[in-house]
Amino acid sequence: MRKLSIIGMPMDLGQMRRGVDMGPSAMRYAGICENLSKLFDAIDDKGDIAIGRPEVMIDPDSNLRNLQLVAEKNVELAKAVSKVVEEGSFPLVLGGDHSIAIGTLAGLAKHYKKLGVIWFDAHGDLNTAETSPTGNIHGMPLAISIGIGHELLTNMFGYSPKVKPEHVVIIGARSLDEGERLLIKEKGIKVFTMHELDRLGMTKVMEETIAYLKGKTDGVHLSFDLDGLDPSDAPGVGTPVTGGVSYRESHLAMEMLAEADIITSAEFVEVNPILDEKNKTAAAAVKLMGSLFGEKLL
Ligand code: B3U
Ligand code: MN
Ligand code: MN
Repeated sequence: MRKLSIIGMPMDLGQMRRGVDMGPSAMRYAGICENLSKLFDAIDDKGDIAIGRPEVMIDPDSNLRNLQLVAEKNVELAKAVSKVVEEGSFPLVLGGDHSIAIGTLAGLAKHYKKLGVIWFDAHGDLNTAETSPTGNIHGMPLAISIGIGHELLTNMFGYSPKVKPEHVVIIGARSLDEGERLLIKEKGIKVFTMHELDRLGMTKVMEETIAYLKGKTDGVHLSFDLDGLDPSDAPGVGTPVTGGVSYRESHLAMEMLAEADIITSAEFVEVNPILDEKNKTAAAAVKLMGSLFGEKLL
């Protein structure tokens, strides 16, 4: 029996633009359950994790915005994700800003000792408090998950890292900070920037990604930041970067993942309906989920 469990994570504390907390509602409104119902035997929407709305705060000791609450709420998410895996269901997390990947990956890491991660994003999300230009935790979750960053975040459940750098593939990068570039080199992280996407094409990039992760991982999580798409296809994101992956290329990527049958969990993040055009970005996310889960025209 193929079962999907949806967890909404309306977190906007990992950055400064309000509205991304409405991402889960926007994606549900765009018809997740209706669109995916043919692809699963059962869909269980677990609702949203309650976040609360305190004042935006920078931790004076660490240069991390909303550190305590981001950490606390990610523990809750991790537990919810872990429970879904225990139930034998596919976890689909709806963001929220990308800081929620800290919790998603922590929850998954309990079950997958060699977890692979495909990080679809315009950014590297490999900053630390020292290298971050903003103090926004949504620019740090990948660094945290490979064990680099504030202890409160890296050491969730008493161990670190959750993911090995050699099990990570970043796709769609076109905005990297200096510290992120250094970390990519130092850790040897596999990155397909827009340059490689243009030179090789999405087909080759996905073939290489799948070959790279298959065999050495025991599960693969797709962390899909909608700002990886070109802003003309996904305008409803907090930090759009021009020259991104097209709607068509991104669908091809999802279809190839469906064919390869390697994805064991997913999250779609950074949908901000306040900045969107008639829910276009949320609708794109829902269509991409369809392709990821095996929807075919014929
Ligand atoms: N690298 C910048 C900008 C950024 C990262 N992720 C998003 N924006 N969405 C930072 O703040 O770390
Ligand atoms: Mn991101
Ligand atoms: Mn991004």
